[in-house]
Amino acid sequence: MSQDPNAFAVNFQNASFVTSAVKPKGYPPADRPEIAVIGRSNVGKSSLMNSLFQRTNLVKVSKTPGRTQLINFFDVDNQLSVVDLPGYGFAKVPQSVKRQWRPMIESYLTQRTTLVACLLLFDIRRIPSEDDLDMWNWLLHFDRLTVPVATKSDKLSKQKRRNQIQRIANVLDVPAEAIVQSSSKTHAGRDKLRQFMTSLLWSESEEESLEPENESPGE
Ligand SMILES: Nc1nc2c(ncn2[C@@H]2O[C@H](COP(=O)(O)OP(=O)(O)OP(=O)(O)O)[C@@H](O)[C@H]2O)c(=O)[nH]1
Ligand SMILES: [Mg+2]
Repeated sequence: MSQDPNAFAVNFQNASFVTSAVKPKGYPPADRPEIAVIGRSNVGKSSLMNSLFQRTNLVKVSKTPGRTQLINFFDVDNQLSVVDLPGYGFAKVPQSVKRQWRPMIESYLTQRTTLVACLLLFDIRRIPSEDDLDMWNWLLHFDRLTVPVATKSDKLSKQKRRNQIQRIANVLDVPAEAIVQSSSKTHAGRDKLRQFMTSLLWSESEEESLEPENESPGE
């Protein structure tokens, strides 16, 4: 089916904070495709979003891991929703926060009907942790379309980057090319991720245009 790709142009700079939530009743209306940014604490989720939106501090970045403790929803150009999820795997987060974390993330990832894709972030300098692998397998198990992203690529030389990407790919059991290298400092990977996110609008629209035929096959 041929579609005009320009019909799906998204201005990523036109991004704004919508709301924070813990439980489904606090989520904003499920009226547009949503992409969740997931990963361990300090991996660079909030920074990646600022890079995508070309904003310095729309999404709060912190040197203290575990700073993002709610599900934060952002609107992009009235077309997409991007969600900053609290990071996992940081030992110093208070017990009360940890207890709240699991049900908060699980209900979001299992119940959010408009969630069309996840970006799962890995620090390019580390081998994925057990928590990372649990999350990866869990997303696959629930059939969530997930793109692995290796963050902080500016911290390594080109050769080391290549080696690390291969090691991460081996652990995830995906081809190295499936991993997007990104840096919120150099903005590496930004165009690729924007293209991917925009393409989701395209497939959504194809689904919508197919719906009437599917619903009434006899006509
Ligand atoms: N050099 C470099 N530093 C980065 C990059 N991305 C993030 N950082 C730094 O890593 C730290 C954590 O970044 P955040 O974006 O707050 O990480 P987060 O995943 O949102 O962390 P939580 O909200 O605690 O889960 C900050 O000091 C950032 O400046 C990157 O691409 N390159
Ligand atoms: Mg954050």
